[in-house]
Amino acid sequence: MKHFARIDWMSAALATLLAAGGSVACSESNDGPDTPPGGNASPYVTQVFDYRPAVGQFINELPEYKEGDTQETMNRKALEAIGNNNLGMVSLGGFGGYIVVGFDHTIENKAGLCDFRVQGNAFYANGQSGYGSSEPGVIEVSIDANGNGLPDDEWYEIAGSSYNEGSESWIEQAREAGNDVRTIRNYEITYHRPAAEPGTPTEEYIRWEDNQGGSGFRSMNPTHLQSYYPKWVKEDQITFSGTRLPQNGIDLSGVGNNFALYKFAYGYADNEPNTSDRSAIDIDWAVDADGQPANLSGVDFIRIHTGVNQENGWLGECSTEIMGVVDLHLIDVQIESNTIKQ
Ligand SMILES: [Ca+2]
Ligand SMILES: [Ca+2]
Ligand SMILES: [Ca+2]
Repeated sequence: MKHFARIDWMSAALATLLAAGGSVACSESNDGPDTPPGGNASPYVTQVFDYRPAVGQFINELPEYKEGDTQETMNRKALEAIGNNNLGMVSLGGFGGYIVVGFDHTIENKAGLCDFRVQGNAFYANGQSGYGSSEPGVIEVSIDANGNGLPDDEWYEIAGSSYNEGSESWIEQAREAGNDVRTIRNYEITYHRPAAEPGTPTEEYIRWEDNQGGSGFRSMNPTHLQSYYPKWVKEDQITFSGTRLPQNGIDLSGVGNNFALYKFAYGYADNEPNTSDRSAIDIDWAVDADGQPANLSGVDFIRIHTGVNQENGWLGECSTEIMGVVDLHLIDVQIESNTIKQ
C-alpha cells in the first residue's frame, strides 16, 4: 500500500516538474512513505490509453471520426471528451466495447468508503426509480504493479450485484419476457464489418457470433444512418471478451416499442444517475480471477466495457456511455459502501 502511494506521489511530482520545464533530479529524502499525493492531483481522468468501442449507433459520432483518424487520435478525442471534468461523452457501443483510463495519482481505497464514480448518462424513466436508461458497463481496476505507467498489469473486476447470477429484483420478470438472464464470465463476441453500408434502416446490418453458440445481427435504426463499425479499425472483424451481464431491457408494451432498461443494484457504470450514491464504487469490491477479494490499496487504471448484449427495439443496442471518472476522495464526497451493498 505504502509502496504504491509513494510511487504515485513521485510520478505526479515528476509530471509537474516536467510540465514546468524543469529538469529531473531525484530527491527522495523529504517525503516519507506516508506522504499524501500532494495538493495538485486531479480528481478526474487525465489519460485515455485505449478507446475501443464495439459496433453501435453512436460509433464514429461519440467521439466523431474524421478521415485519417487512427487509434491514437481517437484515444486523444476520447480524452478531450471525458478527461479533466469536461463531461463530454463517449459511447462504447454494444457488448464488449471498452475504454481504459488513467489518472495523475493513485485513487486510494479508503476503508468503508466508496472511492470513485464512473459517470455515464443513465437516467430514470419519468416517475420511476427502478428503470429508465440503465446500460451497465462492467468495471475493472488495476494498479501499476510494475511501475511503468502503463496499464499492462493484472485486472480485477468490480464484483457488482450481478457478479453472481440471479441477484437482481427484476430477474424473474426479465426471464419471463424471454431475456437471457445469465451472467457469463469470459463471454466472447465477434462483430463482422458489413459488406456494404446500407444507409437505411435494416434489421440485419452487422453480423455477430459469440462463444456460446449464439449469433445474430445488429440493426441500423432510422435515427442513425452512419457506419456503426469503428472506421479507424482496419480489421474486418473485431472480437471482445469479458463478463456478460443479464439482459435488463424489458418491453413493457409487449409489442416491441416500450423498452424499460432496469437498473442493477450496484457496482456498474452508466447504470444509475451520476447524482445517485449508488453509482459510486468501492475498490474493496474488486475480485481476482477466482472471485477472491483483490485487497487493493488503490487503483491507477480503470477499464470499462459494455456489459449487456441486447437490442431494445427502436432504442437500439444496449451501449454503455462514459462521461468521466471522478476520485470521490479528492472532491470530498463521502459515501459509505455498506449503504449501497446490503
Ligand atoms: Ca474503499
Ligand atoms: Ca504497468
Ligand atoms: Ca447510456
